[in-house]
Amino acid sequence: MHPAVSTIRTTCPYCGVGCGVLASPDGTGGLNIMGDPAHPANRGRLCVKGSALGETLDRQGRLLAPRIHGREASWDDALDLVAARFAETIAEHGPDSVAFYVSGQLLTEDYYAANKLMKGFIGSANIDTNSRLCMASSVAGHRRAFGTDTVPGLYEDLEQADLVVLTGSNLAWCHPVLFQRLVAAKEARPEMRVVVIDPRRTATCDLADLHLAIAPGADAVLFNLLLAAIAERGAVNQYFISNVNGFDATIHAAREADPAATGLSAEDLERFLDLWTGTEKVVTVYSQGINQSESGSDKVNAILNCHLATGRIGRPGMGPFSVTGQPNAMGGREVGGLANMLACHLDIENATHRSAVQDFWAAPRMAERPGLKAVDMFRAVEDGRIKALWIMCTNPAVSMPEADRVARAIAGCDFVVVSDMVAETDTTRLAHVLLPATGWAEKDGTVTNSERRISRQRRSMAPAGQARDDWRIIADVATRMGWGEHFAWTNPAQIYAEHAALSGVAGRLGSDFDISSHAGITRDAYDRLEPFLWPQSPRKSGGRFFGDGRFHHPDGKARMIPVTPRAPQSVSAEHPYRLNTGRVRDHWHTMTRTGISARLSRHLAEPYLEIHPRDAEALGLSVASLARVSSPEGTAILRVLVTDRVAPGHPFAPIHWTGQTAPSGRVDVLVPGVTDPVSGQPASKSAPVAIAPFRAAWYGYAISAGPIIPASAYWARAAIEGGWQAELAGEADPECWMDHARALFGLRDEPLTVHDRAKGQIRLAFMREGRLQAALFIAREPVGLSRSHLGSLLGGENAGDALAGRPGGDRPDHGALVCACFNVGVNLIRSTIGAQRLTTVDEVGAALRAGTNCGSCRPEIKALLASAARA
Ligand SMILES: Nc1nc2c(c(=O)[nH]1)N[C@H]1C(S)=C(S)[C@@H](COP(=O)(O)OP(=O)(O)OC[C@H]3O[C@@H](n4cnc5c(=O)[nH]c(N)nc54)[C@H](O)[C@@H]3O)O[C@H]1N2
Ligand SMILES: Nc1nc2c(c(=O)[nH]1)N[C@H]1C(S)=C(S)[C@@H](COP(=O)(O)OP(=O)(O)OC[C@H]3O[C@@H](n4cnc5c(=O)[nH]c(N)nc54)[C@H](O)[C@@H]3O)O[C@H]1N2
Ligand code: SF4
Ligand SMILES: [Mo]
Repeated sequence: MHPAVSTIRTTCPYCGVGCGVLASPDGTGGLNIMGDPAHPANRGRLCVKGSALGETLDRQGRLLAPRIHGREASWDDALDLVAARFAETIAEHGPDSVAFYVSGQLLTEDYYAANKLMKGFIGSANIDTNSRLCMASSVAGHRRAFGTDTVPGLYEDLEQADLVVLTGSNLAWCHPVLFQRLVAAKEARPEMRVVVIDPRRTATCDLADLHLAIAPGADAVLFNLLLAAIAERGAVNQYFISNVNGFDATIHAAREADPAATGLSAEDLERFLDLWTGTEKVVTVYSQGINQSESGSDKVNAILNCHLATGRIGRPGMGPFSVTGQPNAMGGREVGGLANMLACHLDIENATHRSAVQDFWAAPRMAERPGLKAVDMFRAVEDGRIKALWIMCTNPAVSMPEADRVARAIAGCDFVVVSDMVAETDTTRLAHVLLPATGWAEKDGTVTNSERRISRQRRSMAPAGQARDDWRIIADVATRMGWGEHFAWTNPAQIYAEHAALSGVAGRLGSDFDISSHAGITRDAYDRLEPFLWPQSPRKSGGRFFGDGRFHHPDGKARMIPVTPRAPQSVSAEHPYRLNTGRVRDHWHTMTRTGISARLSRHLAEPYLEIHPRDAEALGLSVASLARVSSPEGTAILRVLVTDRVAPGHPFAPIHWTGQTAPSGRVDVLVPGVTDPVSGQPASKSAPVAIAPFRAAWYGYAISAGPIIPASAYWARAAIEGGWQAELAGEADPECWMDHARALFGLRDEPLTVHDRAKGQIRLAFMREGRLQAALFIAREPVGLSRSHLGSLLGGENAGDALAGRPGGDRPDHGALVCACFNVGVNLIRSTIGAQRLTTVDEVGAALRAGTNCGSCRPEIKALLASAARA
């Protein structure tokens, strides 16, 4: 297929792989989406979330106009109010009485504007970002080791390596296109080895030659053991370490490591040490299983130490590789969006750096010390030190640890502004002023992916309603605060050019981030900008860092950091389980966008708890029942998924559900605000919790063509084709099921009802003009009906089918969705594997098309093949 003439080349707004996207108008107001074959990150591939972008553009639910105290207002009134309240607060209580909490999903231009306003004009560094929850430990680790926050390598290093180690990374689900590149590389060179280190057996493990189910939190022990082995087995690169400080002390600390603490067998451990020490071309990829820990920075440095000792860094096929989560996590770090950073990778605690930036900005009042990091920032909101707060492009009432406490803190703040593209989120609910931001297809600017590649996001649709770009909103407020001439941009190209010019100043001060070749960029050239790797300066353009042994510390050397491993917060008799949290394949964070797509909601439509069979038995938790999970911070109710993918004592729950989709499924209400003392990053992967059965008096399942408004103790709502579904449960029966159902669906009609008193089952169906409008199924046990079949009855004429609740003979139940691209369910794959005696993923693809597009589901198909082979 050839892209249409009107096709826009842009970039996916989800993960840090940063895939190029071709968007072309579909003629009905939407967009057709394809992978951009010319983009170096993905060469035409997209994962299922990227492919489904066209399904998430619906304007329903968008915030279309500013609101003040819930009432629609003009832009002028809203901006005047924001500027006045911030100015008054600063005048009365000083610059540190206000704060911005921003996001790695802002574009670089937006981010630059926010950082400039706070650090140079308001004169405080109280700007922090959700990257604190995400990349802060990597940033701290990089800065300690290299002197700057530099990702040394490139994606192609994963393809060129002979050994790829993935630790704390579920790459198959979280960076699917990069994972597919790795899969292809391993297929082409089967001698390549892949090791996955994760307490959980994830989809990523299907590619692994070796899966190390490490004891939670023990990565620093493992990498210390590796460093000691590197020293003992003569794998140290003597030439390279003449450029590295701290070698002896670091080796000394590493030799203390106790293999037993890893929880790994001596054999597995030995195999890992052999592979790593014996392979020159090794890449160690790491992500949130490393970063989100109370000793995340030390874990990062334990990994970097091994690459520094061996000199395996910054050369083809070698290096540590921190994969970034958000589309512009890197851009945010470049502009200095973290409270302890300055623009262009400069250091806020360095007076020379501060005055250089101040001069460049002609800034009246530079921040002189680091500001509050996310967890501390919300504590300062709670105790009234922060009196005015502006949240942009993030949903902290859901995603912060101690989420209930954070929500209460925001609710109690004197003045809260939220910029979002969506009207109803758990955070927008708490705002005094709501500012409508343009969404992905409407925005124009740049993002930087995990390998330092800067790509354009280009506008392909008109803004929804009165939505405005984030940079413009920030500049409008800055102007009203009296700094108009410094924020007088009329388009993002001007901001980009300013940032590039500032990076030249930074480069001369020794910063790695220098794109000063673009300082004079014209709007035209900006619009035509091809994806490129930074730096781009007269001194260096693109490529890798550190292969030459030159680093950014004042003496030009790297530092190895001695690491004494610390165990995660210990569990107790009251909270004996350690809860791990993370992501699912088809949803993005708090689901404000992916939740709109029925296709993306079919893979996993409900919050759940993966728990080991032994724990489930001990707790009396049966399959598909509900569990009440509690910590000192809060309580959640989650669907029980019994599986030996997780280890006993270490259950897992995904992070995506919210007050809009499943209020009792918000896992961050359980996570304590425990942070890494170096990076301030919360330990989101190890909350001590207690688990008990949720004693449901009834379970329910509902479908409706219209909205569903549940009120029961447990509910989880998801989009389905042509409407909505909800899983429900309650602790006591309502007085009248008919009234309950009417309230649930907002309908007044008389439903058709089947009541099986012996079984305790009740079924109610609402018909409108002969077609099924809504139905509710109640049982004393978890409702064991085919969801996909019932969903397919909506709008149909056969109420009897619905009330019978079983698939018609002509419509077999395809089961839970595996391949979201071609709509292939688990039952169909299982039966086809059996009937056609299929043995490979490609054969399944040939038979059903499953797995042949984005490839995200190939690990699951492989698992189904394996279980069929075992049966
Ligand atoms: N589908 C999807 N993709 C996404 C996102 C999304 O929301 N949905 N979000 C994006 C963002 S912002 C981010 S930051 C990335 C995150 O990408 P990842 O970090 O890959 O994802 P997570 O699921 O958070 O966690 C990764 C793994 O760490 C493991 N882990 C937990 N504790 C430990 C430990 O002590 N040691 C080790 N070695 N592993 C441990 C978990 O079991 C989990 O499998 O994903 C990005 N991509
Ligand atoms: N327990 C636990 N907690 C975690 C994690 C974990 O692994 N475990 N992971 C953490 C990590 S790594 C991350 S990155 C965070 C993510 O957490 P959040 O950042 O809170 O999650 P999102 O849903 O991505 O929130 C983005 C918000 O911005 C809005 N938005 C989208 N585009 C735009 C735009 O262009 N402009 C504006 N103004 N708004 C926009 C969306 O509608 C949405 O409300 O969660 C963190 N929390
Ligand atoms: S891997 Fe998927 S989510 Fe990530 S950038 Fe590419 S298409 Fe988007
Ligand atoms: Mo993230």
